[in-house]
Amino acid sequence: MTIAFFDSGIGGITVLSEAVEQLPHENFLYFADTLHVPYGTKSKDQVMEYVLEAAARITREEVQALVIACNTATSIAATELRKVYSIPIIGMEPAVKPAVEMNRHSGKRVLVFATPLTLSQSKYNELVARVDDHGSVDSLPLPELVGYCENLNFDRAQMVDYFEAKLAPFDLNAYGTVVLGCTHYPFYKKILRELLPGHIQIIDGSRGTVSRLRNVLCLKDVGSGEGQGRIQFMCSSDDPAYMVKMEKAFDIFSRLES
Ligand code: DGN
Repeated sequence: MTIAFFDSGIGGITVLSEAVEQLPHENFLYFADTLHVPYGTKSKDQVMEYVLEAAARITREEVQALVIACNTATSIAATELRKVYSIPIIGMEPAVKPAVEMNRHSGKRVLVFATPLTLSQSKYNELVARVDDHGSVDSLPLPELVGYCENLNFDRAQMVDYFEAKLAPFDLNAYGTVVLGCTHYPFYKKILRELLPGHIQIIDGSRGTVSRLRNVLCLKDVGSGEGQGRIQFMCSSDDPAYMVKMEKAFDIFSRLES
């Protein structure tokens, strides 16, 4: 079986990495839409068109499921993709629900980081309205972070300055959980861990998405699967340098997580 993962760029590698950990024997195809990255600052109609184009290209390969490893693309196009394709389509969702649950009794607030497009969509606002019954969720768009990540910019000093400026308006003691609602952001989890007060938990949607994938494909046990554990990288611009970048990003993220 081959499971496809898709993002505008290297962000979805953070989800792929979780999938490889849970399903080391499956084969994976990772596709980055390098012709159109980033999605988070584009219009809804543009992103819909890009995602449909990318999915058409991906499904020319023999894939048995498609994970939209991008919160932005999921909020715009997951419903449409499910109408067009009969293979399972698994999307991302900012982990707002578990975050609200975690803080239910502490009185602490939840801060969601995501792209401007994700945060402006009705899908996100309906999610918050559904799970946050006491108005405890705030959000912070971090549009520049996708660009830093795409340039493999992990310069500590620069990132510390960036996050400090973004977080300056917030009283961090009031927060119990930060949700990383964009798949590029976990590349900066370590730096955020150093910057945020120790009581704040940082969560993302990768584990939940991979659990859903396993359920949908009836791969109940961690470690199950029948492939050879291959990962193939592809991108819409067919740029050999970007293929190398994706492999490098996968290594960087695996080291960060270990
Ligand atoms: N990684 C994408 C997400 O999870 O929303 C955002 C990437 C982008 O194109 N801005």
